[in-house]
Amino acid sequence: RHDPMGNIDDWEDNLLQRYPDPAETKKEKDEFRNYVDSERLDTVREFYKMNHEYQTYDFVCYKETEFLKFNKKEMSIWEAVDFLNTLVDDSDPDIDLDQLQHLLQTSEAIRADGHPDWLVLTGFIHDLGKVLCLFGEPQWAVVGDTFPVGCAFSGKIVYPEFFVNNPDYTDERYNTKYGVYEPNCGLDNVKMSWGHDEYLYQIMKDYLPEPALYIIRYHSFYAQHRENEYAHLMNEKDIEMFEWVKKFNPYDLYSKAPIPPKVKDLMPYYKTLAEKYLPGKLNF
Ligand code: INS
Repeated sequence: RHDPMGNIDDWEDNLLQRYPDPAETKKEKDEFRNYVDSERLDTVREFYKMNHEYQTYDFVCYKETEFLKFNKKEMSIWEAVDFLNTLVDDSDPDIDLDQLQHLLQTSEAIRADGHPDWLVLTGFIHDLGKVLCLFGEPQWAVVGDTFPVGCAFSGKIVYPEFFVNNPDYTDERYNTKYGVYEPNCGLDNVKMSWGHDEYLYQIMKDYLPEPALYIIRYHSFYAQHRENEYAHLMNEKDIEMFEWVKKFNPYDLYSKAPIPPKVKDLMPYYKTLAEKYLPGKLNF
């Protein structure tokens, strides 16, 4: 099958070359997502302790009813981006730059590789759902890696030991391999831990092509796109679409380098791009 996005290993190498750090801080691929001894470890661990304890099946249902009415605020994506810039993500061991710079680095890396404009836009907006924090949500209900709720938690999710404090861990309805789901029922029928991915997906549903929607909805689902721990819940379409999620990941991850993009020069391009796909204000 024709692969529109080229070889994944080449991408990763290109990205690391494109954002070279000053020699003494050069970051190798395996230094990203360091949950063992990064400088931000205490914050990150504390984040996941709460996230894994409180993200239950019932909690996700509750947040869906609260936020999927989209009656909180009307905003252009620029207002959302502005807010995002006040946020420091507690779950992320790799942050060197602010959120706008991270979005631009992701999208600029995609643009530099000549990919279609909707994919560039996807890179630019993929974390905008973090505006949930603007509505007073705690970080454990907004950021971090996501995972299915309503069935057993995989041991390959970061800090799996914290799940013992989650009430679903000992609840027989939710703690078996399939839990409340049928084999290969499709991820659309699976509830993910609540946060910025699902929220932004629901906002963008009518505006962007399907691969973009998969990327937005599952970019934090490392237990699947990296570890392949939940294939038993996926259908054929999910498996096909996850190729896009996987290919997006290096742009998201390895562009988190400390060299800031020239925000001012880039804005006109992004304004035009956003106008093409995302008209006026959006309902958050
Ligand atoms: C990060 C961050 C990202 C999310 C990642 C997570 O800490 O919150 O937005 O996509 O999965 O590891």
